[in-house]
Amino acid sequence: MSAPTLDRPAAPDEAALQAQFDATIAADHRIEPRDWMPEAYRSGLVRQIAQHAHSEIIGMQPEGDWLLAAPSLRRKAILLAKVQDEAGHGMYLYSAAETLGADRADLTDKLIERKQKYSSIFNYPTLTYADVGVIGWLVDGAAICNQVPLCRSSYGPYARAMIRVCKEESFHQRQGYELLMTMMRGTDAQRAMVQDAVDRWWAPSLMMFGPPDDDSPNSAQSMKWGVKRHSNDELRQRFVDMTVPQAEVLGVTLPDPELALDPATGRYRFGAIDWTEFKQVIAGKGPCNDERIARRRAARDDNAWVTEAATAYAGKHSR
Ligand code: FAQ
Repeated sequence: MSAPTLDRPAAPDEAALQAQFDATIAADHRIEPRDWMPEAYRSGLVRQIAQHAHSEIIGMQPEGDWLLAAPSLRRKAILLAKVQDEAGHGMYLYSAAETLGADRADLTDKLIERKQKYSSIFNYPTLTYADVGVIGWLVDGAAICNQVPLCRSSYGPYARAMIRVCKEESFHQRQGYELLMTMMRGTDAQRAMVQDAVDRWWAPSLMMFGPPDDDSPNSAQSMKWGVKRHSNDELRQRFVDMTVPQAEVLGVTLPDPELALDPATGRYRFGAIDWTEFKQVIAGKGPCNDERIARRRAARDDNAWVTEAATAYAGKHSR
C-alpha cells in the first residue's frame, strides 16, 4: 500500500488489486469496465471481441450478395432483416471493445490492414440461393453453439451483448432451416442445390470453432479467466451432435463418410478436419479474403465523409 495522505486514501497496490480480481473470477461474478483488470485480460478480450465484431461486419457480405437476387419479396425482407441484424451485432461488439479502451476506427483500420482476424467462414463464396439457407442453418447454428456460453463470459459488457445476439442468431438459424425445408419440398434441381451447398459449407462450419484444443494457444488462459467457458473441441462436438439429427429430418447427407454414432458415448464420431486449409484461410489465402477486405476498405474510404460529418455534428452538440 502507498502511504495515505490527509485528503487521499491509499491506493491499493497491484497485489491487492490482483487478489480482488481473482476473487471476483473465482466467485463467478462479472468484471465491469471500471474494475481493475490485468493487462493480459484486457488485451485478450479486445482481441477476441474485435475479431468477433469484425466477423459480424464482414459476415454481412456473403449473404448481402443475394439481396438483389432473392427469389421473392418475402425472402428479400427476411434476408434484409438478417443482414441488418449482423450489422447491429457488430455495433454492440465494437461498443463492448470500447469499454476496454479500444477505439472503433482503430479496430476497423487494423482489420483492413489485416492485423486483426475475422472468422474463417466468411472467406467462402455464396454460389446459389441455397447457400443463404445453409449459412442460416450451419453457420448461425455454429455461432449459437459457440456464443450461448459467452452469455456467461466473465466480462460484463461482452456477456450482456451476447444475450441479444444469441436471441437474434436463433431466429437466423430457424429462417435458414425453414428456407432449406422449403427447397427440399421443391424440385429435384432445388434438392440438388441444397445438397451441393451442404457439401461446401459443412467442413468450413466445423472450422469456425477454432483449432483443436492441443493447438489452441489462447484457450487455457481464456477458460481460466472465464472468458471462454468451453474448449474449441467440446463446442465442435456439441455442434455435430446437434446438427446430425437435423440433417436427417431435412433429408441431406453430411459430406463425411466417417460420421457415425458412437453407441458407447451417444455422440457422433467425425472425420479429420483439413487444418491446412484452415491455416491458409486465416492467413489471408482463402477463396474470398481479398474481395472481403477490398469491400470493407472501400466502404470505409467512400463513406469517410459521413463519419466526418457525424463526428462534427456530435462535437457541436456536446459543446
Ligand atoms: N477464424 O487460440 P485460439 C458469426 C484464430 S460470428 C479465424 O483457439 P480463441 C455470426 C484465433 O483468433 C463468428 N480465426 O483462439 C454470423 C487465434 O488468433 P489470434 C465469429 C480463428 O480466441 C453468422 C488463433 O486462431 N465468432 O458467425 C478462428 O481462444 C452468419 C488461435 O485460436 C466469434 O468470434 C476462425 N474460425 O478461440 C454473422 C465468437 N478460430 O487472435 C454473419 C467469439 C481461431 O491469436 C452471418 N470468439 N482463430 O491472432 C471465440 O469464441 C473464440 O475467439 C474462437 C477462437 C473460438 C473463435
